[in-house]
Amino acid sequence: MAEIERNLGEDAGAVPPAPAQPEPTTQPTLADWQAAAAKEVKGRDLTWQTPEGIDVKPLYTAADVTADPGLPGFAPFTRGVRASMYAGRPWTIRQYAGFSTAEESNAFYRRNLAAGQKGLSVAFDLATHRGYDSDHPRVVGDVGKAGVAIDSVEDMKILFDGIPLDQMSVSMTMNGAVIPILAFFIVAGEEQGVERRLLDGTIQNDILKEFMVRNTYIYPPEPSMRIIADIIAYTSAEMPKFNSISISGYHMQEAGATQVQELAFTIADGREYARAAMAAGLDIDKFAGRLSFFFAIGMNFFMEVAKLRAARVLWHRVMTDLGAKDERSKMLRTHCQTSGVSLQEQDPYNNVIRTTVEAMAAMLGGTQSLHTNALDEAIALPTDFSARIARNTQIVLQEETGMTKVVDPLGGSYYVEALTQALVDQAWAIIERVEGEGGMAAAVAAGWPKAMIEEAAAARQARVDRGEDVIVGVNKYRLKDEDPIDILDVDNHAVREAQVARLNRIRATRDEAACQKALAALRTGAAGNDNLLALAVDCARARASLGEISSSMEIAFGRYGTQPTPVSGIYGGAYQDEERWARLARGVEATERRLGRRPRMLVAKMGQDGHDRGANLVSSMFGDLGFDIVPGPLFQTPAEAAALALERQVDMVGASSLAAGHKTLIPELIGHLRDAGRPDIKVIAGGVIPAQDYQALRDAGVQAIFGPGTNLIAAAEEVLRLLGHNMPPEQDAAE
Ligand code: MLC
Ligand code: 5AD
Repeated sequence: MAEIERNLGEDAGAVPPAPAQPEPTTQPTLADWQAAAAKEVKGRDLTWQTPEGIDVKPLYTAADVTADPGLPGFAPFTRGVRASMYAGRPWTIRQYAGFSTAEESNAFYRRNLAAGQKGLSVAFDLATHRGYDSDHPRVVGDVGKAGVAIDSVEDMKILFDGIPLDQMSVSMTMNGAVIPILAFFIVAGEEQGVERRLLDGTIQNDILKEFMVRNTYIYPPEPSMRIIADIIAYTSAEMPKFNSISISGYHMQEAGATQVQELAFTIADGREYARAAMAAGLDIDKFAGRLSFFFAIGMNFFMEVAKLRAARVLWHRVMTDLGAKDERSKMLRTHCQTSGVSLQEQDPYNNVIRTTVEAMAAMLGGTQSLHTNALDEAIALPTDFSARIARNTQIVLQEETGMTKVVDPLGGSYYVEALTQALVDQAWAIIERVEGEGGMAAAVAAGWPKAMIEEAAAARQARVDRGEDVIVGVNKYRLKDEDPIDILDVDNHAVREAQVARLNRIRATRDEAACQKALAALRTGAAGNDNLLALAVDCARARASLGEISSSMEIAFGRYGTQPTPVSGIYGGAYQDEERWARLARGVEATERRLGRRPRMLVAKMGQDGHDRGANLVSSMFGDLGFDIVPGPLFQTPAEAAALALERQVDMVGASSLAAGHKTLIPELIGHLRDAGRPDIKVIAGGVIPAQDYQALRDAGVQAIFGPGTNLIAAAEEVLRLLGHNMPPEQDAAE
């Protein structure tokens, strides 16, 4: 103001003074604003209730800010963990990638690094995740599909060929087979001439969320928690630059969790891991500085910014409670990934816009590292083209916009500060509930966090299907015709052959006695208390394979499996008293009368694909409609799924595929049903299935295909038609 007055004063000689305006006697009050706004919208309530149950008002003022967020780089780190944040060093552009063989993925990494990517992030295939070598009969459809196939240290060395592991930070998303993978990484470094203490990177190593939502576990919860404590012990002693865990909320949001749920369960998971390490005798300040986090960033822009700020406040509180003294132990450092589920198959270039908005939320929330999804996310793994656009989204934000020049530029925004506090409070209430019920491992075993997330997912799907939550190009402004885009297709048979050949070579040339001795020591160690990672490093040096290392521990630990338990009443409840729903329910009743029992559907998950959000949604929706649903266990082979279909006498199998195994697994399932003399059992397919694959599936006998963006109500109509019920057109039914 003083500056303006001075300027006016200096100019006064040249420019005649403006005519005096009548001075307002008082400032408008909040009540004045409310009256003005109410008049504009004719009294309509402008409050927005978010899915987390937070009432977002149309206006925030200083009166809504209850806490001073402090300064960046200082506790509780609301405004960021570093004082200078991106003004000092921008976040790491770390694109998650991996497919096919180690050679192909290595070449992809090198191209990306040359084009401006800064850190690596390895995506492994599902066979590797679940502890199977590429030659295992259970993984025929999965090798090299959703990530890179890694069977031994030889593959790991090829993966990082020409990439010095003392200079490049490497994240590895591995949870189930975390012991062999980390051992391969350590030995690959060793054989590159890089000492362990110089290895820089992160291992995901977060098993609790696997039991909740991601499902790439191998062993039961108890030995799985021991593995985590062993890794924290080993890395905190031997690998001071390595982040021992990436405590992940990402997959919870992908599975349908609200931001509050994601926040609360992730922080509660972190507390559980810290406690497990302390229970193993470790000093909290020796390991806590290398615990890291990972969040999803979806389309609710300000909520996501506030979520990262709230996460830092909550972690500081939890670690202080646990007795940490070093400020670095209480500092929540995180990676973020833009939301995969927010991206769509329909009108896919819209995905570039969505990802840009999400990337901005991640940066304004103060992330340390970021992956931006590619525009073809809803259908396939990225191509060079789509990966380039995704990477450049971050490079443009960093290098063209000036947004990195100021630390926490949204700090002090009334809305963002109020939302941060609301998230802290709401998440804390859930964290306290977890604490009251014995901690996160106990809560996961009891199953309520997963059920809570599935309920939120069903409610979201109903809002989308009803058009209440808008998705441009899907439930609004949908195009009549769309041209398919070029996508990456991995020939998994070729990858499998190459992997099996290398495995055979390794087994033929290694010192078999030394290898068996190392594996025997691991078996003994698993039955006892020795550090599993240290023992696995010996196995890796002796050229033991991933499957051999995993199964050596499985002897002591066993392999874990769960039965899905779909939620009920949420999706159907959203349609209560609606004619569309009643009409479908009548169709189900008519089918029931004709069959003499309720129509029965097996919802099958085949291969190592653990993404069960879609399958659970379908199960709960059709269950609400009156179907008799047989929720198939995860990880079945086509033969097992067919046997279950026959045993339970189903009318239909709905195969859900999200990890690209459909072209191999679904035709095999149909073959087994035919061989058993039951070609009448109808097979439908749903999930991430590119339009390019539709014809091949139809030729194999698939009767209906439901890709991403399917409206479940429309899908149910189609299913009833397939079961022989002639759905009357909607207008007639209403009469
Ligand atoms: C940073 N540094 C600074 C600074 N900013 N120094 C001075 N001034 C500044 N302004 C320093 C840091 O302290 C650190 O050093 C170094 O620079 C690197 O910065 P960082 O901020 O720690 O970044 P980074 O190395 O990238 O580590 C980020 C991380 C880590 C801590 C979050 O855990 C990570 O990279 N995570 C990635 C996880 C990931 O990619 N997951 C993919 C999941 S995909 P020092 O010495 O202090 O360390 C998935 C999908 C699926 O899961 O399959 O389901
Ligand atoms: N390469 C690149 N991105 C991948 N994702 C999963 N696997 C890969 C891969 N091999 C991404 C997708 C998915 C999320 C879990 O990670 O965005 O939604």
